[in-house]
Amino acid sequence: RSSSLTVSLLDYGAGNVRSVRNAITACGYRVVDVTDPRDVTNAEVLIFPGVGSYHSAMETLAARGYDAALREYLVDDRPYLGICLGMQTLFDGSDERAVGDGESSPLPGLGIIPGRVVRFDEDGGRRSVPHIGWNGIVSRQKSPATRHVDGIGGREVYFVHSYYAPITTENECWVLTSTNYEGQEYVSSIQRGNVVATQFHPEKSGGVGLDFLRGFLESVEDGTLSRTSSVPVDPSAPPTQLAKRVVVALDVRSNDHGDLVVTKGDQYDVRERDDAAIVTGRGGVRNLGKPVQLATRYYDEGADEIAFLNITSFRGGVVDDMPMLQVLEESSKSIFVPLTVGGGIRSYADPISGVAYSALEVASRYFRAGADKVSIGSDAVYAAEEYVASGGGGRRTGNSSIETISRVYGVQAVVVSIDPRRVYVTSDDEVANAAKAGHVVVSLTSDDGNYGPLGPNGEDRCWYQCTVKGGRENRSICAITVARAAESLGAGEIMLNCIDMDGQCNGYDHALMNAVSGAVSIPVIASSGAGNEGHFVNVFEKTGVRAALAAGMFHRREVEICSVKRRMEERGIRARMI
Ligand code: 1PR
Repeated sequence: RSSSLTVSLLDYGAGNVRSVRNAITACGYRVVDVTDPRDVTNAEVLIFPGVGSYHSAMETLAARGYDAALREYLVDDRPYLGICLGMQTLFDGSDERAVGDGESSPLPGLGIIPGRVVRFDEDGGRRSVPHIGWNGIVSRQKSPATRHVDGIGGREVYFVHSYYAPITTENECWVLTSTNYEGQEYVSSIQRGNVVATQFHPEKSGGVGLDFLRGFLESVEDGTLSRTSSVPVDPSAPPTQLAKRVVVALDVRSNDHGDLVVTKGDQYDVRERDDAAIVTGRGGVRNLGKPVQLATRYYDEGADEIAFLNITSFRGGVVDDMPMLQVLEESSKSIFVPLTVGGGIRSYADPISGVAYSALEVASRYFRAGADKVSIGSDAVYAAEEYVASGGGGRRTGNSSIETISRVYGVQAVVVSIDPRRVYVTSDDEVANAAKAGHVVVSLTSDDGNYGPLGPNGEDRCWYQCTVKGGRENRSICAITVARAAESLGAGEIMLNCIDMDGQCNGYDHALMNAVSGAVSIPVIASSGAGNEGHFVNVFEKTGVRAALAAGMFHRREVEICSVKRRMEERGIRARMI
């Protein structure tokens, strides 16, 4: 379909709005960018995808003179869709502070909807903050034009936020849907007349999100959006639940002919061990397919998130790594769930031109190309070492890649990827030495015996040594220490690999997953070792992880994503069914 309606997109340059643009295009509508306050005033329909922090959103709106035009547009009840911060800024204000800046005064919002936006309470670890993943929505008001909502009641949509708008008697007349996060009910979307806004990301909520967006734009086009009716809503709807995420990782590298292929390590060794390798000693790089095709297939099959890991990026710079940027630009045209990219996210100087690039500049290229999150591996270990060396009390230098990127794009845009290997400790003085060096020794057995496997000689204790450069270099710091430092520096999630389990199809390392998810309040993504549906069920039932990632078993088509999710549902674990 191609429509005459033109959508004006208010992009203030701090976030990844490429995916919003792609989603509007996928719905058959034309998009133009707002570059001047008059473009707001003259818009047929305005979409404001607020990404990053409340602070940067409100500051930039004021700096560019958009806030007055936007307030007037909203008071005039013109067709509007706000997304995430694009909803939060409609309220009176927010308690959000810039990362690491506790003293700034709370920021005023546009003041269209009564109430303040506040931070989720971690509730003693019961609630990981930010709220990241797929949760349901419950209709609170109906109108014939809410076809953008009717079609998705009871389905999951994608949230990623640390702050929420509580429902109050003053603002409940605005509330279109509510959502429940571990006992906290809050506003997940609003509508009054032509003004609609969502806390969730329709552009990242797969087909359900596209249906919402298309329904909204069609209602604008046929003028039915603002009609309201008093059709009652079922107030006894059960509280929604955050689903556990199934993530697919595509380890990407250039093969010996320079093409970008999806490969998969066996304990991080990606070279084929076939007879050719025996003869030449160097097998070809395992080639499991083309990145964009494979990623699009996984999206169609119901992957909740896709992570591209550029595993040879530690060798050179990634700023001009055009193939990886092109993979993102291509993928974000047809994939409407969150895309994470990792590998080479760090500051670096180009060896030829000598031009220096900050980690923020490197990350910004990936965000502009369509990434929603960047994953930082080696550089996060170095940042953690510095953080601990600064007396561990956490003197923030403010310069680490984690801090500089999360300050601009928000903590939810920064994932820290940890590549630990087990170091077994058998005697008590080995335990004492490890502890003296600050390494947390973990027991591999637990009272209900559900922890990861014992060592090859029955060892029942180990510490997890972090590595850099894709497992090629050991560092004297443990995974729990790096995870805690990463959280303090502003990471929003931990992707937790394990070299011993990687590619073995023996299941995840539960001892590691429990040790880290018990040490931080940000969500942990289990990684390394999955080989069948049961491994996903086990790691969700027996550890505190919020997501589980696999690579090899999906690339080799041994297990389908939908059969993993069916098994999860059979065991009462909430999964997003497409
Ligand atoms: O250090 O910031 O440049 O980031 C490098 C990134 O690339 C890190 O996230 C690191 O984990 C990853 N990486 C580097 N070398 C390898 C390798 O395999 N040679 N990938 C590599 C490690 C992690 C997952 C893996 C899961 C699931 N792989 O992508 O696929 O462990 O595997 P499985 O389900 O098949 O067991 P930087």
